[in-house]
Amino acid sequence: MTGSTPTPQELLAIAMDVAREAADTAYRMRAAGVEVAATKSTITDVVTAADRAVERQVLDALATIRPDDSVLGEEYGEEPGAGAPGATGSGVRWIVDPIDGTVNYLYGLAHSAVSLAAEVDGVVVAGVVRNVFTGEEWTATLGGGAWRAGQRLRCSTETDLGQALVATGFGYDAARRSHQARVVAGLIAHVRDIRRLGAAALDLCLAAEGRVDAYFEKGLAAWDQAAGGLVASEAGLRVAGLRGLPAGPDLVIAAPEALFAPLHDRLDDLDAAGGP
Ligand code: LIP
Repeated sequence: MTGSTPTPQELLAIAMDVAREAADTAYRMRAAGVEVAATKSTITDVVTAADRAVERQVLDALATIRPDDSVLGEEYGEEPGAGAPGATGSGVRWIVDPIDGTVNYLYGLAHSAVSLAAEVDGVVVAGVVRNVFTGEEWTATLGGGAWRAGQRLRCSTETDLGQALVATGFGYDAARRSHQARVVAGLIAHVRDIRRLGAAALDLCLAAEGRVDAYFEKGLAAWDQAAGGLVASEAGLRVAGLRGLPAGPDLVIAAPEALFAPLHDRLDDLDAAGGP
């Protein structure tokens, strides 16, 4: 790579290679048997040895390929680039969730993924989400569209919220789950049905290709939504928060334009970004 900032396509090529090897490691470790290594925010917020091993593998690979880049990961946090302390580095930051859907992974439910995004000067420009179990892979570059299996992805064309299949998720804190359940209880009579699949990155990718019509969740970290969010927006979904805010920890809503406002307004009325 030259000194100049790589193109989104060049960053995507790196992300795909690194994510594929990471997913292979996660798959092999699952087959060998995994168990809870530790818990984090609550007793149900688990981490396995595979989460750590896969993230370490991604960090090592990126440090070899692009030593000056920084990395933000779910398990090891912010890792600065190799540049001199305080140096601005390359302007590229990678955002990695080594196993999104860790509880699914622990239980052997085939809905977990390696999620890896590249950010340039604070803007996500490339992302890949690879299902550890099925090998399905979603990719996107900013302005370059969203893709799976060589097909350009287009989101749902549903215009009636009452006909919409909506995916969502719940946090690890019991009080938050109770609040989120009240939101779902208030929404469920106004949509076709709800799906709780258990991995935000994959849920956003399923919404990107219309396998669900829309998705929302409170409490997501950057690593849960960076790559999947780009896939979703490049497939035509509006990805945002409430009342003009960007998608973030308070709330992520991903919906086709026609569904965004009605879903947004219902979620706003139900205080979906509120609670614990
Ligand atoms: C998970 C998210 C999911 C959410 C879970 C958890 P993790 O991430 O992908 O959408 O509902 O509570 O946050 O912990 O498996 O990386």
